[in-house]
Amino acid sequence: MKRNDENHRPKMSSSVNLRTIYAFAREMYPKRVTTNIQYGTAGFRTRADKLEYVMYRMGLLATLRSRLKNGQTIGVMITASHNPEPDNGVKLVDPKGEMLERSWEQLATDLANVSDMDLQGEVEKIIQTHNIDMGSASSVFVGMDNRYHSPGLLKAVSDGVVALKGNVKSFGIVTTPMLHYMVVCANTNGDYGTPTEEGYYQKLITAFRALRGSNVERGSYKNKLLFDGSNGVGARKMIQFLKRMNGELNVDVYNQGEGKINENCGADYVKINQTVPIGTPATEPYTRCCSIDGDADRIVYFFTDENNQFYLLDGDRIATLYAGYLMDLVTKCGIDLKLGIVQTAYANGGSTDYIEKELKVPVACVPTGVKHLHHKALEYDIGVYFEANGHGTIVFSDNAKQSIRAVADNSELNEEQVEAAKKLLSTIEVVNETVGDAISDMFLVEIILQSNGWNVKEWYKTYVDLPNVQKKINVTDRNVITTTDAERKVVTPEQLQDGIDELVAKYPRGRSFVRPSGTEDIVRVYAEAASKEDVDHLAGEVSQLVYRLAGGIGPEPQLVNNTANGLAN
Ligand code: NG1
Ligand code: ZN
Repeated sequence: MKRNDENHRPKMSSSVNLRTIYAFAREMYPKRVTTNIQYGTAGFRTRADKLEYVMYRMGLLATLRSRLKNGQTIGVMITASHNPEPDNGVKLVDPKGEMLERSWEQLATDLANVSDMDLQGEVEKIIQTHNIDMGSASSVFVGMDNRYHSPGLLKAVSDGVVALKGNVKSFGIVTTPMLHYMVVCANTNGDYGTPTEEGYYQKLITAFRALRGSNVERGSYKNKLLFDGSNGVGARKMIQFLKRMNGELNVDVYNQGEGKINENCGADYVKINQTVPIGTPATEPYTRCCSIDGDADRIVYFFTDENNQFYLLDGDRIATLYAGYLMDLVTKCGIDLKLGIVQTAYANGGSTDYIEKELKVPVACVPTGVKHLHHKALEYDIGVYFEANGHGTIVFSDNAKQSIRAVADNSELNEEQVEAAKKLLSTIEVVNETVGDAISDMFLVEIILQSNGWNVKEWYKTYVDLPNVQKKINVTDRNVITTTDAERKVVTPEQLQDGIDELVAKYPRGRSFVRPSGTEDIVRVYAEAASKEDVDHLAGEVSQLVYRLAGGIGPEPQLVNNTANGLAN
């Protein structure tokens, strides 16, 4: 490793003795893992027992980034989201509450993979390349989910910060969106809210109350919600919310921690298996239910009918519900604001049709990963973004906020206009603009359903989902598959896209795409078509094609003869 010569020493690096980095690493967080890991769409994620050294190093990196950003707060969240209990992970939060900037993902990967001996040199390299003033102030906020191994990992992150003489503040057990909220509050000097747990609860509850009014039941809307907490941190926080509310929202929280995190429950389980999570209390048909994931940044709704048939209301449904509500308020307000919806290729074709033809709102498609959605949504005055799996939120431009406020404050305008503007202001407050937030998203869904006087049936019938299937294919190297056009078309291996096109053409309303997963060592296949039988067949055929052309391993995928839901893996 090349050392800096005296003339090129980074500014004031002497104020921090970088040798402690190695000492700490060797004594407390030695790297015994030899395989490399990669900072992907969800940061680092793997078995918890392989992560201590990574956490320590992310503490170092977060401190460096904070100093580079003139002492603004950087967040570090310890969670493996919807993964099983033995896994854990870490993701960094940038000053505006966004996911870590792409170029730093590579630095994170490199820093995680160097040997203990080369760690100090790697840190010096980052300091020098970015001309980081090591004598300057820094601030790192750390939070964790409720996995039993999270506290040990949190300590490792904190020690990383301390090794560089940085400032670290731990929020203990918080949801991912709470940590994003804290970071933004700190970096806006409290403009976004108070950077405490209580501040978060009060901000959302105040806005919820303002929108909900005193009349909790309206039309077909009933004040009763079953809430599957996935045995994660979101369940605890939901209970904290309820303690501070006066029954304006009647929520029955289950999977509060009595079982393993995400095991047979949670948003991912419900979405992928299209079934009711474990522990769901027996209730009347059409009772509104929702499931969040292990770190509470995703949410889906569901219900069953009198024949116990399951119905899913996923991220696409939430996005369209939001867009309809916002459009109505913006129109009443009488201001010209550009509203748009951002989806990924996983959005159901039924939802995209509905947005374009019924709602008549512009819709954009971007590659998988929240950062892509968030980034695109910022191009609109009001950008609604959701992944079909239930991760999403709304972002409002400064222009939108200012013009809405101007209407709300103008007593010369008619009452309906001012009222609509006030509702929009409260909507902005109830939304966690920093990142998808299952609890904040749930509050807004409840507000809109109540405002429309809708039950789940009425929400469900706004459009018809096309039957769809997702599959996972094992291949030797998933990166042989490269894509373009927001992942909707394959570039390599050659012939794969032509093959998919031929198969899709056989089925009415057929659509299929394949892409390497960013979080698992597999290739994902998505298919949709007009009938259940067709989509099962199409997904099976595309899976076989991927297996043959992209180096499939293990048993070859078989064509599904309509097993339950056609979800053969
Ligand atoms: P990958 O594994 O890259 O498909 C999954 C989800 C993403 C996103 C990330 C991060 C699907 C199909 N993919 O990514 O939407 O949520 O995890 O958690 O749901
Ligand atoms: Zn999550």
